[in-house]
Amino acid sequence: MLKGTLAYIGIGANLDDPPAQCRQAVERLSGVSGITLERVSSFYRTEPVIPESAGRKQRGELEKQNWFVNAAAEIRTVLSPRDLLKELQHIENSMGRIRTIAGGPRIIDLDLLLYGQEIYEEEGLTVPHPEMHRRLFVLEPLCEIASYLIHPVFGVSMRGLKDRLDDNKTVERI
Ligand code: PH2
Ligand code: MG
Ligand code: MG
Repeated sequence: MLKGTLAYIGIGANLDDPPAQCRQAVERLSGVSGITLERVSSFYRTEPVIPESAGRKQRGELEKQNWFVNAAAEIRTVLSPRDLLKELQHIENSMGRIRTIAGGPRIIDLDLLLYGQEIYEEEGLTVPHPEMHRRLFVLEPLCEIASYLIHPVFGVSMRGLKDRLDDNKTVERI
């Protein structure tokens, strides 16, 4: 058996030059010791999704933000989920990510979507990503590289989740 766990990373950006930043993030990810890049999806141009937690005033601001570029990557890693998360945050910070409001514009966003079939609900670490099954901008790229993957909480494949999804936001392959 190959060593390590297959994990899936959601990639997103909507400031400056989103495709270049997504490429840069993939490059940095592949350079981390303990991570092997296995697959990367196409890039997608996606309409912004506004988190349900956003207040009315914030919502107005968030609706005006640029469309995103989103993608998904499959990696094999010997890092623990915590250490993997730290590496993702390190890449975000080193690329100049500044945290403003939740769901707001960003230079780069790297989300840990799935880590093998494991389930974690800890402070700052929720895996599978709690919103992934509701978002076409996550499921569309993920289905391109691993449609057969089973969501460990729902026991449904990525393809199954996507087919059941009621997200009418535009997601188009670039
Ligand atoms: N990320 C968000 C909120 N909304 N919308 C799109 N289209 N793509 C994203 O990556 C995205 C979003 C918070 O992480
Ligand atoms: Mg995100
Ligand atoms: Mg994030």
